Parts: sequence; structure tokens; C-alpha cells
Amino acid sequence: MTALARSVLRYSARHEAAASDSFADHVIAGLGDDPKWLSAKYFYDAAGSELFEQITRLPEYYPTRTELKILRRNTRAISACIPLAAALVEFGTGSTKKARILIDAAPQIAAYVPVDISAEFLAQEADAVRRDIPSIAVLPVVADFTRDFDLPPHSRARPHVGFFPGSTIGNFEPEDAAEFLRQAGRILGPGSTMIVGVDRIKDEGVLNAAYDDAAGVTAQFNLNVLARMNRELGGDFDLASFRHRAFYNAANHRIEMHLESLKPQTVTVAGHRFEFREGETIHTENSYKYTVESFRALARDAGWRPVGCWSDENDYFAIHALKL
Ligand code: AVI
Repeated sequence: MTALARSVLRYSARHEAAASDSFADHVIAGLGDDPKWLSAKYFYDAAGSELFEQITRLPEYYPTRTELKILRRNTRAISACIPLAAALVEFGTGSTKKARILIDAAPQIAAYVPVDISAEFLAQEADAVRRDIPSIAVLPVVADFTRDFDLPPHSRARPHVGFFPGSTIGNFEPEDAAEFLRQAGRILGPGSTMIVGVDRIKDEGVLNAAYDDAAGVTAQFNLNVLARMNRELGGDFDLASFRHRAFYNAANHRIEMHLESLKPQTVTVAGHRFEFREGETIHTENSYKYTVESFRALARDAGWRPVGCWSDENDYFAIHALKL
């Protein structure tokens, strides 16, 4: 399972307000709207999480491998932003792979605080880190990282370093991304540091290929939300009557993913009937891209001071360091 599978990502404040936390209510609100929408958080059931893992290994999907490369190549400089005896607080811990690179590179990290909504997953990951790195205190927190939560008492006296890799911040609407950073600042406290992975604006061909791969894995990932509604909400979506669409919307600096109806049709799900016109879409995800400067401006607006930025030779991805 990925971090997103267990975290509650808001699609936008408007959509959050329109739908409650139940999948059925969400589907009724989203498919009843014009244009139709669904929150990206519903991609991540067991099948969707497995498909996302496959996406991260696709030749076209550069973000995961590029971020790992940037982390590995810049361990010394990134480590220099981390104060002595710090607690590393990871927001929405999926794989601990990236945090382990930081912990290995920065022996001054004294505690690791992974934050995740799934207690069982978190306990397993925390045990594995304790076993592999016995020198640090591992203090897991079961919480939805998009909402307010308390840090564990044992980490409170330490300087805090927030860690939010993967460009998950790109799946927030920009105003929600700023609100997330503001809230992270309140949780981590004055003088804290934040290390954030952010996908950069680049050639549209590269972006479009990353979200519409030749093997069709991203298409399966997108269409899986229809299969999920069939499984969990008694839906009768015919997956062959919809197609995956992903494109870069340059005006809004984001990849949009949609599911397009290939014909006029009526679908029943969650006890409601929804009409689709031919060509009508369900908007399923936004993945915002930032320039180094546009992300810095967003961070500043949220009260953070940019203090470092590392990228790759293609300028595809950036790791930002921010101070409060
Ligand atoms: C999880 N998140 C950062 C991914 C992204 O790139 O926006 C989700 C994704 N959607 C399609 N491919 C990957």
C-alpha cells in the first residue's frame, strides 16, 4: 500500500465540502455534479495501490526514480539542513525507503516520527526501522496527516524536520497545498525545517507520457476506480465503455486525469442512476507541477523561508528545504 492509500487527500476544498467521508456519499456528490468528479484518494484500494507501485517503475514515470536519485546525490547538502538531535516527521509514510536514505545520511537525526492513518501498516514499518536502525527512537503517530495531530511527547523537545516526498503535494489544489504547509508549520513548531519533493514544469511530451504510458498501466489505475465502485457500491460500470484520458493543462500547470464515456449511457451505482453523454468525462485527478520559483512563492505564502533546492540534470524534479 502507498502513503496515499491510507491518507485522506482532499481533491479541493469545494469537493471536500460537497462530500462526506463515506465513499457512497462522495460518489453520489461527484457523479451528480456537472462536470462530474471523484477524489483521487479513491484510487488507492488494494488493487489501485498495487497499480501505483507498478506506475513508479514505468520507464515513462520519472518522478519516483528521479527523486531517489536527487536524494542520494545530495545527501551531504540536505543533511546540512538538519539540526542536531532532530526528529524527522514524515507526513503520510508509505514506503520508508526515502526516509531511510535521509536517516543514513544524517546521523544527527535522533528520532523518526512516521505519520500514517493505518495503524497496522505503521506498526509494521516502525518495527522494521527499529530493527534496521536501532540507534534512533521510532515514534509512530496514527493520524490523517492532512488534519491537525499532536506530535509524540518524546519528540516535542527536539528540533523538528518535516518530510513530504513524492510530489504528493502536487495532488492538492494549490490553496490546499499552502494550507497543508501552514498546518505542518503549526505542528512542527517555530524554527523547524521542511523537506518537500515537488515535480517541476517541463516539456509537455514528457509529462503526457508519464501519465499515459505505453503499457497502459496508468489507464488501468484510472479505470480501477470504476471497478472499485462496481465492487464496493453495487455499480454496473462497463469498463470497456470508458477510456483513460490524461493531458497537461498548461494554463493551470497540472496534469488532469479523466475517464471519458465512449457512448451515451446510464450507470447505476450506490443506488443512484447517472446519465453520461458520449465524450463526457469524470475528472479523477489533478497533479500540479511547479517551477522552483512558483513553489517557493507558495511556501513563502504559507510562512516558510526557502533555504535550499536540489534537482536533477534534466530539471524534472526538485527537493526543497524550507525553514520556519
Ligand atoms: C501520488 N501522486 C504523486 C501521483 C502523481 O504523479 O500525481 C499519482 C499518479 N497518478 C497517475 N500517476 C501517478
